[in-house]
Amino acid sequence: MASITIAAPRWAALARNTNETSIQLALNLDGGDFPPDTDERILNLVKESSSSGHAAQTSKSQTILLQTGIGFLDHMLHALSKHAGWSLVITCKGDLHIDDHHTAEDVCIALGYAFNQALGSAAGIARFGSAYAPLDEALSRAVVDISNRPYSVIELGLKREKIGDLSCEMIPHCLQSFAQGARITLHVDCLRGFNDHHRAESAFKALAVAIRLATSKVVGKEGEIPSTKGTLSA
Ligand SMILES: [Mn+2]
Repeated sequence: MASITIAAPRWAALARNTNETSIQLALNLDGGDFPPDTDERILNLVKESSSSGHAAQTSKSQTILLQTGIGFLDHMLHALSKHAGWSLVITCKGDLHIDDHHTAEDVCIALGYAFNQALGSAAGIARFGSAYAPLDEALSRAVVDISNRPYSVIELGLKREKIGDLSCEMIPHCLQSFAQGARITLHVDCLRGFNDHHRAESAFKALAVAIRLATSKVVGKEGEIPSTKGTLSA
């Protein structure tokens, strides 16, 4: 008799509340639906938002809605989730009257936590992923190791003070915060480009494709931990 294995969903929902930010988040690494414990308020928000809304998109395979209060951060997380193949909803009410720092950092830490939770064990996945992504004249490279060794080197060479309402100094900080939360090793370099919007967006797109590859399941390696040590949790 043929056996059918139904893969466990790779998803997570969480809330993260501090005196600086209040975040609700749901993630599915394979697109599709959100977990049953997703907060009803964000599910209702997804229902209400039209597919043409700001940093919101619903397709056959993915549901994406970003409302962090920082438009350019929403734009970057939209690119990341779209090209990684995720369904992702994030809402954040942060202390933007101070500046963008806590909101941008905490959203990316929370996304990293959710990614780590959703992935669970690294059994059966590729573990390494790397990708280049261009955006017109800009070109970025991202290299990911789902290592349980949080470390990042981010060189984006941004020159402007801010893009929209996001400080350029926060863009590498966001990627670093994501790597810390996700417990992955991450190297992202923008290799060329004149326009800082292009440079940043190409970096997030390269990260998206690298993550999609690193988290992809390898046929024939189901249940195997991709490490010579035999473990990625110690
Ligand atoms: Mn910080």
